[in-house]
Amino acid sequence: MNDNLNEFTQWVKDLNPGESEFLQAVEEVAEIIIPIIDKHPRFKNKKILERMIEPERVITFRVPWIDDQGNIHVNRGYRIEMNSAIGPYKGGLRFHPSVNLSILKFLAFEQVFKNALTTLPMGGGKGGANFDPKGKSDMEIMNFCQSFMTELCRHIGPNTDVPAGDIGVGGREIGYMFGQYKRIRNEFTGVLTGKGIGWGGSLIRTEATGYGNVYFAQNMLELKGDSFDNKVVVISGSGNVAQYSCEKATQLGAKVVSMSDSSGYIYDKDGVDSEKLLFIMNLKNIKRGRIKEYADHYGCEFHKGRPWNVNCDIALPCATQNELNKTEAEQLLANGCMCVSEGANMPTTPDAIEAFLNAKILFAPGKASNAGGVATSGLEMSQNSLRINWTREEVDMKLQNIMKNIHSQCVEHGKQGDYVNYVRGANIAGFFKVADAMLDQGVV
Ligand code: NDP
Ligand code: 2IT
Repeated sequence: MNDNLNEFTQWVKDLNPGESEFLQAVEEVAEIIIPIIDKHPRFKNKKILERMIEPERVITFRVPWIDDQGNIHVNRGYRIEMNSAIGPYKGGLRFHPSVNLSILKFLAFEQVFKNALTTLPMGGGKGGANFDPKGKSDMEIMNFCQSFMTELCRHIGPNTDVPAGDIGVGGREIGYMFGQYKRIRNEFTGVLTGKGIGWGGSLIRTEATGYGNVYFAQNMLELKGDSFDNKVVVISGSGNVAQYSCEKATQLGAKVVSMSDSSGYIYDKDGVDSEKLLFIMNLKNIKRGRIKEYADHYGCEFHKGRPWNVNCDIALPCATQNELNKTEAEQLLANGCMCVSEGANMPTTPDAIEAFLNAKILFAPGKASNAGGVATSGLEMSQNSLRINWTREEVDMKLQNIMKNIHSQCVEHGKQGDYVNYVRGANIAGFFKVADAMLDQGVV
């Protein structure tokens, strides 16, 4: 068994040199799935995992744009069309200077499993550019988004590939990209999700990833007869996912004492209440400032680095990949943390995951716990196709049911005695759905 795994991971490594994040995501899946393939004769000799790790298509392109001073810049744009076995490619676009092929392939690979778990008909994809939105004017952002979409628009469509937001891509960027798509293709369609409410967007999509993350953690806690009530919560990040994780956790009776950005974290022992969260939303979404300004404004502590040494019951990593390592996991455990639910994609390093699983605390992998965002994107696609709009309550109820369903799938496939290994559960449940669809459709 181990031989098979070693051989497989070595083969993936040789095939994709230097793609460390992609290899990390594949290794986690392979370790769990290779024994499953061996146990189920229908998957034998079908090269299912080998096919799953090879994107159906990788598109890279030049994105030239002009800044406010008239200087010309060139960035690299990407779209990874990973797997379309159960629906059109679906997944976000990331604009961040660190974006490269490895990061987007890991995100696209994770997305395939995540989208399968939502129960909605969506394949997996991811894209973006190594563009840094920090410090850019609205005009520069628009120029960039228009140039990016001028090329991307040939490759996507409402039944082909439906991008959305991710790090550095929110409502403003989706608006500029939608405008450019419509202008070039002369089509008003649901080609992107996360659209404005007045032009095809879904209520709750903005909130959905953070809310869904907390709903998932709530399901895990309930299974143990526990809840968010009176829990102390630490959140990394202060962007979209972090903000709405904070809002929902607070609504459920918890106290969020820390949030962060790439320069450091705030520690507010009184908790980030709804009024203070509005300050953060204004700071991050409109002024586009730094989280330190929160500490200056409210007179609380600000520290450089990551927030994992702050005492908490529940940790919600909501910033980026590999932002919680083994030492930090041990620190969280030593401080009594009993639940970690990933809002970000792959924020916890493999040895930190191992530490959480060994300690048998509640641990939710992002492909399960942050699936509420893409699930609500799926609901946006349905509303666009039907040309109707569901109410806030309707979408929120559907989101809660989807998160409950994902939780049940994880329990079904991840139960190990009286402990639920949600990593195992999520990977197996996602794999079955995609792999069986691939078997049905032949060697394509
Ligand atoms: P945003 O751009 O809104 O916010 C990102 C936050 O993370 C910011 O606070 C940012 O700080 C911080 N951050 C980003 N990169 C780094 C880094 N390298 N080191 C430290 N901090 C960093 O993104 P989202 O909230 O949308 O995304 C956050 C995570 O959630 C990502 O992993 C994304 O893939 C995942 N996700 C997002 C979904 C969505 O619907 N948006 C759905 C599912 C998952 P700073 O401002 O200083 O850069
Ligand atoms: O990682 C993710 O699931 C997202 N960035 C959201 C993707 C989507 O299509 O809504």
